[in-house]
Amino acid sequence: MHILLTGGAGFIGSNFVRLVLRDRPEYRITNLDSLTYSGNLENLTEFENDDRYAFVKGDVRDPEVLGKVMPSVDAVVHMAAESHVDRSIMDSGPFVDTNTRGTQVMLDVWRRTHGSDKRFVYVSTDEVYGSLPLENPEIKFTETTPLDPSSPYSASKTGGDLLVNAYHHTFGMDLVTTRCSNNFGPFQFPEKVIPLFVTNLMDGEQVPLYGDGKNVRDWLHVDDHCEAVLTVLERGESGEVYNIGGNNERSNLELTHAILEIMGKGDEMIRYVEDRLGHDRRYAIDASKIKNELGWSPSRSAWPGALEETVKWYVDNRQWWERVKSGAYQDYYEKQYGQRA
Ligand code: NAD
Ligand code: TDX
Repeated sequence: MHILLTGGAGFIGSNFVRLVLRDRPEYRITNLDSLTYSGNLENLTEFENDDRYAFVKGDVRDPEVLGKVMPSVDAVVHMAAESHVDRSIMDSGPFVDTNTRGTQVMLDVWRRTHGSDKRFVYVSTDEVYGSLPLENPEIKFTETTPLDPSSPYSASKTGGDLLVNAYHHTFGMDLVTTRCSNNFGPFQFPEKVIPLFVTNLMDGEQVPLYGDGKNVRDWLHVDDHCEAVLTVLERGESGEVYNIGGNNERSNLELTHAILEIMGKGDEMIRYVEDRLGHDRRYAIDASKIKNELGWSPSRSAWPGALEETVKWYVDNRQWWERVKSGAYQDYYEKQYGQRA
């Protein structure tokens, strides 16, 4: 199978390339990425001379480039996105443009190229369901939970999600959607909480914990997510949605204490800061559908071992994140948002 992957130079995309080319040596991947601040080809240097891998610098909103790459592939995994909630609060424009309109352009060109024959997986997020209360820990998101996004980021991802549903219904296209919880692992951009906190601590800086620190996220190792996306690509039912999660809920305070402990630091390194606007209280995924119907369950997310390994990766790869945390990223950020990060 020859896969067109969008957003492959980012965190999840680069781990997807690694996992697929390892576990499916007969597959090929063409990675289309416009290389925004979070796209980094350094994440994929090991594949530069691999015949099974090709990189195309291009934008998912550009029908011309899509018209050139889509005819020769068998399937799409669409995960290019503006992905950070705090940025969407500062400026939602690029989010709607890439996450919603970009998905519409992808779907249109895919339909024009292949009709309704070939598979297209849309990598959505659990954030499309909105927020759960802390008071009822037994309630989790299922695939039939109403969509109720509450940040500009999640609203823009929901736009893509609804278009996928509509294109399947209207044109009978072979479309499948995944909705995953928070990922952790190597190559994550250090604006997201785990790499931000680890790299701050390595530099002797405090970690900025939002609000009361009681917000809950369901943490899944990125390799488990990538394996689930591959499973859905290969065996998912057309038109279906699959939740993906680790059954691994932690409050931000618990997560912070776990990181501090692994790094041998104390509570004085926590700086409580003003809460994120509209901060979703709790995400929790019921992933029984993908488990029961497709036989997927997480195998690499066990806590605290998986977190320890991830912390170690950032400790061992200072060069990678130092470059990412400064330089090109800061320039892009300033151009886009009018200030340094
Ligand atoms: P990321 O920000 O690390 O990577 C996004 C990639 O998309 C980058 O390489 C960027 O250059 C590329 N990109 C952005 N706009 C583009 C455009 N217009 N055209 C082409 N390429 C473009 O994000 P990530 O954390 O790897 O997330 C990947 C996907 O997974 C996103 O769709 C996100 O919504 C979804 N997701 C992420 C998580 C998580 O915890 N990180 C959880 C669930 C779902
Ligand atoms: O400095 C921080 N301090 C803090 O307390 C940051 C950056 C975050 N937080 C909190 C906010 C959240 O409750 O940590 C939690 C996780 O924050 P993020 O890493 O920004 O992730 P989140 O907002 O939960 O969204 C992530 O998971 C779902 C991804 O960024 C999305 O792309 C994905 O769809």
